[in-house]
Amino acid sequence: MGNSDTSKPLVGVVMGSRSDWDTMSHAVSRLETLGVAHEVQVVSAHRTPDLLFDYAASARDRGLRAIIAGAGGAAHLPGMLAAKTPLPVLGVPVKSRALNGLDSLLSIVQMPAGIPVATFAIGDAGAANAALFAASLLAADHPAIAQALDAFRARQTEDVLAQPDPRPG
Ligand code: RP5
Repeated sequence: MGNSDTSKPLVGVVMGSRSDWDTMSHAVSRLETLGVAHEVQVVSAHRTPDLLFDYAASARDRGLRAIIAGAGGAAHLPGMLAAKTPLPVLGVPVKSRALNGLDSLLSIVQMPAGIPVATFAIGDAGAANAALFAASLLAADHPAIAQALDAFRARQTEDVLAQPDPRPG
């Protein structure tokens, strides 16, 4: 399991395939920027179903507080994780080649009542926002994360205000 931080991971970032990494790296880089301890792993609902069950069933006891799950196509991963863990599951629809991620979005967002999955935008923006949302969930109990999140938002605002004229040159 790939830990990118020496402290105990609070957020698990999982994805259905190595091919999802380009998208999910946007979640991981935001977590890194905000100093959120996390782990990263490929867990496939279709190819490694037993691993999926073990990962979800042990997640809370291992100290995770949220799981960001990215998948494309018939994207069962976030919903199946949510079925096996009480932790918040943040679903990221990966942009599929055949249907541009609309299939992924609908697969993740249309959970029947009873097992929620928070669903984000298709692709890179969704992955980035899932990480920011996970940081928001953790902020109340982790002052350093709250501070990093505030600083990130302030920087983002300053960036816009510093250059309000959109014309090049
Ligand atoms: C899903 O199938 C994965 O999340 C990925 O987005 C998609 C395609 O996977 P590969 O065939 O590229 O491994 O399970």
